Amino acid sequence: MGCVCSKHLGGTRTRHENISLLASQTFFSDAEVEVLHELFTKLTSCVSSDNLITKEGFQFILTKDTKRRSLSTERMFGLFDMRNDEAIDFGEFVHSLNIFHPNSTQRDKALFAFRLYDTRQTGFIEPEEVRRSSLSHKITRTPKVKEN
Ligand SMILES: [Ca+2]
Repeated sequence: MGCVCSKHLGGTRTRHENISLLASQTFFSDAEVEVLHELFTKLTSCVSSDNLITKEGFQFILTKDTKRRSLSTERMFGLFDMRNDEAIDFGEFVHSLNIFHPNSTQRDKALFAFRLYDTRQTGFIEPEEVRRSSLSHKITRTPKVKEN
């Protein structure tokens, strides 16, 4: 599904052109990209003033806690931050969510999941990576409260 071409919704293209470009590069329609833009704007307004999501902001969005470090959250951030510039822009956000689209192939979903566990990026999921990921999930999982 192509590369991430637009760092921000701005620059030389109009907002509509950027929305249409992202829609053409993903399985999302123009209307769905518009909705994702509204969501992204709401998320970034909570954590930054520059329409970018930093690692700390991403951590806060997912866990409501900026102090607790989570291996799975950090790894997920690394996968969303496709340019490795320590921030997630709107284009990266849309392209990353495209992996979870129903029309995304099982192969792409499996590759994303593999990269999530291949924390050392060796091309193999090693026992230590599984152990660390399992511990991370165990630590970050909150117990469910039984409602009456
Ligand atoms: Ca980035």
